[in-house]
Amino acid sequence: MDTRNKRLKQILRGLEKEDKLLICTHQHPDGDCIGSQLALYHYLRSLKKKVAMFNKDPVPEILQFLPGWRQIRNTIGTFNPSVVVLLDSGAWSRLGLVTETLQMLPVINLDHHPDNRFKGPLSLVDPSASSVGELLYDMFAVGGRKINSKMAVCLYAAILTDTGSFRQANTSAHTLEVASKLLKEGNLSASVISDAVYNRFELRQLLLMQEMFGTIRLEHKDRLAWGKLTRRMFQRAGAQDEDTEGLINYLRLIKGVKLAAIFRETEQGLVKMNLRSQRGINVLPLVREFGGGGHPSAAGCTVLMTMAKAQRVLLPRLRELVS
Ligand SMILES: [Mn+2]
Repeated sequence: MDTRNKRLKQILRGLEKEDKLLICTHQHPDGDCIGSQLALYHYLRSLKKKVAMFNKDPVPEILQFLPGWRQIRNTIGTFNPSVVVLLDSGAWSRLGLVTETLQMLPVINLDHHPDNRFKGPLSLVDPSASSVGELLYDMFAVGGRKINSKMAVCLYAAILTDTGSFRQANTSAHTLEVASKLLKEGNLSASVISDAVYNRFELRQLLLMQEMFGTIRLEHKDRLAWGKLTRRMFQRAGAQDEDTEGLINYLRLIKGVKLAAIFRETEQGLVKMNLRSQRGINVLPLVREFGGGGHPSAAGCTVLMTMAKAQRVLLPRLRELVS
């Protein structure tokens, strides 16, 4: 058995021998966070373990159909875990809010972000996996554990969202195999899940798109596309920060675009730059320079600058990446 599968087995055993587990994911959790967290929760609950789930920020609306989502808390309260399971989170700081007592506990870590900092026998970081959902599926599979339909829908949603509906560069033949097995084993309908996740825009989100679309600029033979969102635009659309989810992907739909960026004023008055790039353009070094993180082709950073300053500082760097 290769080392990856060995490690997955080790992690599965590590999870199964604990009896009080806290599962955490990063702040502003995405579909991979929530789907993976819930799938593991359902599995461990089926073994009659005490399990709590913690995320600093709420479950995004588009995921509020996954079984068990209401059990996810934004406090740890009096729960006193024997181990912390970190999913999709490369460092304690990614959790957004964490106590020292928590950091003293043993950690089980599963991630696919190359910048994950956790090490040890109960840690697996596999950047070739599309998502933590895919890793969890493999973990259950190498251990010969059965996937029930609750686990299956959560894992499928994790993979679906983290691959942009199986369209992004992280979608491998194995990813599609796993998705296919999940549909079969969980007796799921792909279209019902896609409908639940995607076909549910609020008008305010479309109005916010309209605002952002009006700002799009193409540069460098259309290789760079960027747009912005100011607080004024949020106000006009009646939208919130979470309504920007997935918005950047529209810029990548433009023919020829290799790098897409959105500059967004946050509620706190900072500027967040989100980037999506085609394979071959690694945006991680740039965002890391400004305290951000993510994947080579999907990353972001938040800077303490005005919108004008952020554009002045960051746009030349984006132009460099596509020239
Ligand atoms: Mn992920």
